[in-house]
Amino acid sequence: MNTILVVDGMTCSHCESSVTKALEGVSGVSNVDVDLETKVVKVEHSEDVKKESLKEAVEDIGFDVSEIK
Ligand SMILES: [Cu+2]
Repeated sequence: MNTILVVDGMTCSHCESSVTKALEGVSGVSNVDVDLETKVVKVEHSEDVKKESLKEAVEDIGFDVSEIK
């Protein structure tokens, strides 16, 4: 399964790796791909992962999720 998150507040490669690590820390996530310019984060995960828990993982480290697809 794929979920697309639009994450606001990422400005540099450090932010990018923080978001990547936070999402990879969610059990069932297999791949994370961040595009800093478009703020689009593609998350590959198993079916049991709830989109809401991905959003929470990102918000827990201080970034805003403006869209979930
Ligand atoms: Cu940064």
